[in-house]
Amino acid sequence: MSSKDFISQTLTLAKKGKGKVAPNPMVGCVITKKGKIIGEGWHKRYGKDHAEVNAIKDCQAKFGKNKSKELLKDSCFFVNLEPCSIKNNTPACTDSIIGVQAAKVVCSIKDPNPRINGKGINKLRAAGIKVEVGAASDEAKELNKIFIVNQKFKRPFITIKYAQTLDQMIGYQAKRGIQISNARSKQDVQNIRKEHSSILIGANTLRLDNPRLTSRPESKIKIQPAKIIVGNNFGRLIQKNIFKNFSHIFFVSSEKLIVPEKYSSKITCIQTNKRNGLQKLFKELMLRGYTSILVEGGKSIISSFIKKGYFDELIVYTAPRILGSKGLKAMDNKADKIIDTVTKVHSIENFGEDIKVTYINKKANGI
Ligand code: AOF
Ligand code: ZN
Repeated sequence: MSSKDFISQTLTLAKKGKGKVAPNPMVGCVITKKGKIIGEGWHKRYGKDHAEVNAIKDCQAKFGKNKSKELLKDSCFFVNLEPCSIKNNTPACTDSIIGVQAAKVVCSIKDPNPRINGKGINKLRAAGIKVEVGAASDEAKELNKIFIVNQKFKRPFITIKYAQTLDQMIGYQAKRGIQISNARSKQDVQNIRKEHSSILIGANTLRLDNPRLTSRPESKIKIQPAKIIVGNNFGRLIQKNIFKNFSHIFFVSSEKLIVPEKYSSKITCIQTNKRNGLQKLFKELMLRGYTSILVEGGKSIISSFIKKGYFDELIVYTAPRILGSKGLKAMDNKADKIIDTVTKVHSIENFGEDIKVTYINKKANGI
């Protein structure tokens, strides 16, 4: 096995922590000696041992106390993230690596956590350990894209998603509820919902469409994503389907809302003026461990997120239909122009006759 294989094995191990480690990153570690693996580990659960420590423990369990000590001396650690240099819930990994007298560390990317961000690498180098950074960095960034945005921008990772016709319409101006994308695209949307810890819509959609806003199949989803409704004029709340199955609901509004009493512990009302609404929401979500938002709003919500630079990915499903002059565009002209200059295409997929394009925002903003 080569260095490339070892670093790709760290990514495979890291993925075992998916869904269990947030808001921490997914991290895997492989320790080698003379080209052979002597220990493997990954971060298994939030608050528990880090990948490097688990890999050292794995080596000790496999080879016993004395032999592992000998093997770990002058070994090489492969990790998909810079080893941490801080004591938080767990001790600093740099101390553990220095402690076993490793010779070299190969890591994919710097830790974006401002408390670490290069300090781990410096600490290792100062202790005489050789450090290489950058192996499989694209894959490592993609794997921990939510963690990176959380740390860098102090806000949740934001994906905007909508379905449009060939003439860029998301529906009719006067009529609600028309179906644009096909069943396969809709199934894909369910997969995207599962990847996000919250879903956001506008008050108009709540009032007029009364959606459930759940991840499906509901019987198989243990924790539903939080539901976020932004705007004014929500209609009669008590009759809304969003209360039928939910873990938490956030209302962001300048109105004072009266929420059904029996749900009050699972509902957060963020009263805002127009300027600070989203920032207050982002802070509240991060505090409660909701690290990502899927924006499923209509024209005004989509446009405002784009104009503020509050999105990291944009997913557009295009179906081969034309709605013409009675149609409603996905965004206003200003947002349309911004999209063209700030995004780059990440991937293109086909779902029957529909096309899904995923864009990345090169100029995303923090709060
Ligand atoms: C590593 N290896 O496996 C992980 C790292 O609260 P703690 O002690 O778990 O520390 C969390 C921070 O440590 C987190 O924000 C990130 O910067 C880093 N995560 N680092 O060396 C790991 N999970
Ligand atoms: Zn660590």
